[in-house]
Amino acid sequence: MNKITWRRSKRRLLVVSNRLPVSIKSSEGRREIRPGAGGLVTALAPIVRNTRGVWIGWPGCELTPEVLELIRNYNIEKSFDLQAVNLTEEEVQNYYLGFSNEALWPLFHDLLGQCMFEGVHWEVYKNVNRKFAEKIVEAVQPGDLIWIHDYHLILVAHYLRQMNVDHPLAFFLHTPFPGYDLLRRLPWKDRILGGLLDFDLVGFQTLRDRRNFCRSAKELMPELYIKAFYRHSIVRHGRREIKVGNFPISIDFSEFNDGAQIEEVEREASFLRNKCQSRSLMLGVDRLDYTKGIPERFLAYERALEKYPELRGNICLLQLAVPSRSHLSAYQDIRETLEWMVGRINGRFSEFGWQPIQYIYRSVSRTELLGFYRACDIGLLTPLRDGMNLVAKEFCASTVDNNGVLILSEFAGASEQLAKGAIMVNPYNREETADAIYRAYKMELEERERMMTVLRSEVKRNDIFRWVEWFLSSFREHEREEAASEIHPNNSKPVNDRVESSIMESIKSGGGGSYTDD
Ligand code: GDG
Repeated sequence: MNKITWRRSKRRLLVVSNRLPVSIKSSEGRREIRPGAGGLVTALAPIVRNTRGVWIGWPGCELTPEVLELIRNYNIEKSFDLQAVNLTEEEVQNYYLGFSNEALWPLFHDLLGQCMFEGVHWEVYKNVNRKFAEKIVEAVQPGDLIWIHDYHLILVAHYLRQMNVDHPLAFFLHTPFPGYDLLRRLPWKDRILGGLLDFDLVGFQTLRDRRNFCRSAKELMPELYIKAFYRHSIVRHGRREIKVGNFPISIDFSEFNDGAQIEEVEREASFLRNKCQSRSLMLGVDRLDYTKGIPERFLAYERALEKYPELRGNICLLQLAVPSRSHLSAYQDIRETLEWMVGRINGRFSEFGWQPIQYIYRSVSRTELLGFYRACDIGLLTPLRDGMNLVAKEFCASTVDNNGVLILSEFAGASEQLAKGAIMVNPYNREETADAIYRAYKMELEERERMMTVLRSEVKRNDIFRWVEWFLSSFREHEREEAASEIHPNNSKPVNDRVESSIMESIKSGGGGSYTDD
């Protein structure tokens, strides 16, 4: 169901992301194309379709005539316009696995020790970003809004500007943005920061990310004039003004809330509860990624079993680790570490009929996933750093009886919104996380219900549809302001005045407060 009415205009939306919103898989020797899952696709696909827009991305496999044909048929069948960017094997190695996932990904998650900075990766990253820009130039029409997603495509605006595209360009970063002390280690930091400043609107997940970006920009380019409003900052770069905001991404609340109540899911949940035979079931769901803090989680759980013997036989951790980026050695290493840890902890504590960890290394269907959410009464999500962490929100939306506790890392973007109803932990603090597990286990129903109600109403109020509408209206608002100052350059208010009035507006509307980046 399309819950967003893109009311204000009929302008086409061009969405650009590394991957197309479909998955192409081989089954019995034949390739199949299926719509992608996930909140972002659910929220954006109808807008792209209804505005007769385009979604540009890499199909995730070689663009053979067979794959092209699949995409063509999919477009006809679904009245969609997917346009595929072809990447060679070498481009996948250097741009995707190399620069995106061995340099930017760990750097943006504060994990400098995992970073590999290779000149050849950078060269290919630039070339692929140019390739995406060329594809956009082929597809774009006058008046289109262009929205580019994530760390793989930071330089696209730079190349579009070189190609004389003067359309409004927006960017959203799904990962965190690091502080300047970390960013400055990147040999190409000024190109990455400059690339972001070629957009008109840059969106981050949290206020912290927005501040990190503004402070880094100011450190690298002291000539920039940056002013912070309550809801966004304005960076004046030469004659241009770039709007920088924080827009915490979310999920389709109803999909999880309603889905969790269907019979098949209830059956799945009872099956799991019967299998695990524990009073309390605790859940971890993550892509298998070193940023998700899974080893730290296992060690904290082990400590809890050691410190609180009452937990033994009464609690079980169900850990779903979804295979991801398995061509990279860091991901192979973490997989081995986890398998070894599960064996050790289970060997140490298991009793006949009870095992402390159930570890599953594969992806599951949406129904099974909902079954996990329904069956478990504790969500244990301990990323070392995470842009948002949608699993935390999905767990809350699926806990329809309010009988659940969320233990959440303070380094997940979601903590900015969910701290009030969750038990917050520092995943590096094993003792604190172990105590949090015990506290969640012992928590009375009344307190569980009170905290879960807070969490669920937050996720319900700020769902993915609100996020899209908020981002796009912020984009259009900025465009209008820019156009107004171009038409009446002498009338354009100095930035300072606008700071004042914007703060006043946010105070009047109940926003309150402001901060400055400089
Ligand atoms: C990036 C940022 C940010 C997981 N396993 C299965 C499955 N999933 C789905 C979950 C959830 C999604 O994958 C994971 O989202 P996260 O937000 O937790 O993490 P990342 O994949 O790292 O996403 C992150 C996000 O972008 C959005 O901006 O929040 O910080 O790193 O939706 O449900 N779905 C199914 N089977 C599985 O086995 N069906």
